[in-house]
Amino acid sequence: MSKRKLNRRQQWRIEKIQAEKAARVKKKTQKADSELLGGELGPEQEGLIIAHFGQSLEVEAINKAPDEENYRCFARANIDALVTGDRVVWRAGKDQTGIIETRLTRDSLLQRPDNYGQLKPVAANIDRILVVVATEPKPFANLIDRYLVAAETLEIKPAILFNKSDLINEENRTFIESLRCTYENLGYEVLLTSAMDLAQCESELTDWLQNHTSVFVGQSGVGKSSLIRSILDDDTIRVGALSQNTRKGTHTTTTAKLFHLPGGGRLVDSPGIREFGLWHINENELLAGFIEFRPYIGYCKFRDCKHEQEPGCAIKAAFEAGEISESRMHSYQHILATLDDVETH
Ligand SMILES: Nc1nc2c(ncn2[C@@H]2O[C@H](COP(=O)(O)OP(=O)(O)OP(=O)(O)O)[C@@H](O)[C@H]2O)c(=O)[nH]1
Ligand SMILES: [Mg+2]
Ligand SMILES: [Zn+2]
Repeated sequence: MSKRKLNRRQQWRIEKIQAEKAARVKKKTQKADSELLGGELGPEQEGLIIAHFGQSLEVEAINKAPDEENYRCFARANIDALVTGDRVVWRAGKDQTGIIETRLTRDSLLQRPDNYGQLKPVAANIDRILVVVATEPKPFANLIDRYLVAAETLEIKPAILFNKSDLINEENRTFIESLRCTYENLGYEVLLTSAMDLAQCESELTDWLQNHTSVFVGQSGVGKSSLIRSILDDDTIRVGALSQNTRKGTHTTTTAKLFHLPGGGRLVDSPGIREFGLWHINENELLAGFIEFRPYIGYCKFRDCKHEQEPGCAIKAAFEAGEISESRMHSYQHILATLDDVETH
């Protein structure tokens, strides 16, 4: 686990870089604005952010004609960070460009920390989180639990996809099965999938995705893009082989992108995470994010119980009685230890 406490100088540098970036964006927006105004801006209309590329955003018109292409838009400087899945009001300019005027209210926002521990939005208005793990790269219960805690904190329904099920063999079967049991026993939706042979899991998977906005998250290389590529039968979606040396993913997807399901519903592909990172939550949220802990919360002898060695700890008692699994207890303690590092931004 890397701990990234920024010293004051680093913090100052980051703030300076961000201020310069904001100034550049503002200048660029004003330029784009005046260029567009040189032509004529169309009427205000609603749109959906499909992807974010540097300073420009891909916007789909809400009532778009079947063959209408998306627009490359800049946001007005007074709008805070926009993200894939955001609903916006925008105006079209010339040559498939446009200006985003306002962001509409969000129902939800999934965020995660970047390499500096700063929170970055991943996707907005999602109502399902698909945590993708695979036989390789090797899954970490701890990472699955972080995503589950994030989903529980946002009150968004998660599912866990065990992808690359075609690669299950005598060596990895026991480990994968035990991981799968842990989450099934907790009542989570668990699906075995293979992007190479979707037919096996297709109906279950599409039932789950239909009419929802689902974000696919997980380590690089687990097959998030491959699954979406197979589901949509769209071979323009980029996928990347694992590194020969490390058998880890190579960070092929670099920006979150939204796709439409033909029968209704939306899928958001997201870039694989580089490391575990820190989720910006407090101790109480962490505790409640472990759903099987909930019945015991508030029953410890000491109000400020850390659930470590304290006498009369209800969580420890539940663990000793076998109501909480070792893997989950370990994850909880592990994540708790990293919360001390969290700085609020
Ligand atoms: N055998 C097998 N290989 C798969 C499966 N799904 C994906 N792969 C392979 O795994 C590699 C990584 O797939 P991607 O879809 O690029 O993974 P990703 O999760 O999108 O990775 P990032 O974009 O880097 O986060 C590719 O070589 C895929 O062909 C699967 O179900 N079975
Ligand atoms: Mg990808
Ligand atoms: Zn306790």
